[in-house]
Amino acid sequence: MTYATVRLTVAQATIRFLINQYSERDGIEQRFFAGTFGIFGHGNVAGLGQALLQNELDPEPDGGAMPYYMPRNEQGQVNAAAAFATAKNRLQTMVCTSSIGPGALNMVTGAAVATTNRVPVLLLPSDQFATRYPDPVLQQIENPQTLDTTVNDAFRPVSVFFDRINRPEQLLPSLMQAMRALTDPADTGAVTLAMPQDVQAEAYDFPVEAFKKRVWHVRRDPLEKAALNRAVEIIRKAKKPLAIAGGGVIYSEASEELRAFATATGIPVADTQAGKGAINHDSPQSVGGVGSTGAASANGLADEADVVIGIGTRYSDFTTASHTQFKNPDVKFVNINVKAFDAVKNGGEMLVSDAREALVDLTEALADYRVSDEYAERIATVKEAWDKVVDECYHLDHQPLPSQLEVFGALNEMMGDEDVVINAAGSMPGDLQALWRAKTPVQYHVEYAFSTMGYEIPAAMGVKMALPDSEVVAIVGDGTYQMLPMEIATIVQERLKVIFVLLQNHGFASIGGLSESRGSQRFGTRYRMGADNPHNQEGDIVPVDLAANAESWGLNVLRVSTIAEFKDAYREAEKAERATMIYIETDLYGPNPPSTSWWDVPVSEVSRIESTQKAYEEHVEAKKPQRHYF
Ligand SMILES: Cc1ncc(C[n+]2csc(CCOP(=O)(O)OP(=O)(O)O)c2C)c(N)n1
Ligand SMILES: [Mg+2]
Repeated sequence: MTYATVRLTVAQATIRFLINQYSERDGIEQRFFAGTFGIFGHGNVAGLGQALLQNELDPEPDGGAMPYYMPRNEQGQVNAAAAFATAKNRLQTMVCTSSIGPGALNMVTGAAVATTNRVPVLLLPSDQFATRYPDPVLQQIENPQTLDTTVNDAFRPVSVFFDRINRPEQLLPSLMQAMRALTDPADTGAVTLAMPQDVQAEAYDFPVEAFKKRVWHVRRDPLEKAALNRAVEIIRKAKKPLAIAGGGVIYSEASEELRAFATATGIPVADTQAGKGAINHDSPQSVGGVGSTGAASANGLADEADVVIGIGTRYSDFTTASHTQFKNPDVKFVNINVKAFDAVKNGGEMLVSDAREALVDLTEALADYRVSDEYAERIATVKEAWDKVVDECYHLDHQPLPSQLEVFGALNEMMGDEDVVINAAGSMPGDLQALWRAKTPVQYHVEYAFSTMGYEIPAAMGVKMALPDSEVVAIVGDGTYQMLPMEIATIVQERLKVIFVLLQNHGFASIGGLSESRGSQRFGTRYRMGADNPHNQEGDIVPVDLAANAESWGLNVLRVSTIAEFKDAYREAEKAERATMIYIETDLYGPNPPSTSWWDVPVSEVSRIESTQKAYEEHVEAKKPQRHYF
């Protein structure tokens, strides 16, 4: 067998291969990997590091350049990559490389962010020597039970594809499987190729052909005719149908088709955290967020719905209010999803299909269907009522400290349609889910599958890299800030002009409120200290100046106290040429938007504490409507 070969190290071959992979959907083709984030250690400095250097010095033999960026924390780089891929609707992503041991394990949480949110990231953690000569190498965990596990096996449960490249011959088939998973709309998530440090540097005669440009066509699975007919039969009989738009609608770029479906049928559309903006808030059919942190409008309709049409949703417990939201005893589900795993949930009629394809077919097949006038009127009434609540929350004039709801109101009114608001954890996602008026599918970026504290700052970097013309605004809680601030340094280094809004409430508004409602008295949720006892949560504020800290990372920081000042600062931040943080103190104790639903968080069944006993009784009561749907 003779074919042209090229002698490359495994690391060089990996980079050359990745440069030449493209994605295509709807005729739009792009390089699949926009660049590589990497933090070097002995595991990758001379392998993947050398390959990236060689490419930077002379990209031509590789068929192009692989831009390299130097983040500060491995978890941060994966969060940034996941945010980038989300903003690119999964058609493009980043590569992340790390050294072995701690560097590798720092990426595990980020891998789970990508996998739970169903967005592609390629992780190349280095691994201990395949030859095992120097064992135990620095940072190797030794398992006396077997020599063939390493810390990287921790990636298995959080990756959609995992492999370890122990020999050069294994590389290309594995890279092909990696690409298959990354570009598959149903299977995508974190892909991990563990790269033993010796193998990275080992040379091999790779077939030249393997490095030619390859285009991965991202499928739009059509809807099977029989499944369409079954769905139409169910929807036609529906008196009170409700559609739920999940992230799949946005990933599929199906907003226009969703709007057409809703307009033609009159079916109201609620949204999930990942799906907010799939339908513009001012559409007459848009009824707001559904579930635990949803709007009274959507939740009222969800309570009564006889047919729920889930589109691209994975039905998290927040969407179903821990299986208490859909109270109609005869409720039926019709689920459109690229992934059969999601379509089967709640005993749904399974429409395994791309969201856009299914919406077009359904709109056509339901041409003679329209909700009753009575239902249409009810939709308009609940929508109008919730709109008033939102207006009130946006303009509370809460004293003495502003409420974060007013901050969100100010942002919502000032941000442009193509600007992006980012959040992931704390009390903010719930408030945003209830109140944010999303005008476009790009505007709302809330990572609420893994709800990872520390996502927001690196995500701002990833989103700004993906959408350089948008104003990117990350809302950062003080708890989140203290967990992962360091990518600010990368943002400053890369001259990425993003805006941070730091909500300083000296603790966990979210978990504090949750704790109180479940009888645990806000235990361990306030950054407060007593004069004699540093754990006294009723004491003084811990004297840590996060604004000064942010300044020391290189941010332009604007300290404000009132909403009027906040608005001025936002205008200034928009005009600023460098990354800016607006720092504002807000009230730890709310208020929150009126709650219209429930979330299942278990309460201790026996206790010596009266507040816990009372909360347990309430919990037993609240659990009663909980049910499975079949
Ligand atoms: C990495 C991680 N650890 C723990 C949690 C659990 N958790 C959710 S919200 C929260 C507190 C967030 O505090 P902050 O950022 O100040 O937001 P606030 O609750 O004050 O709005 C915690 C600890 C989490 N979501 N992520
Ligand atoms: Mg806080």
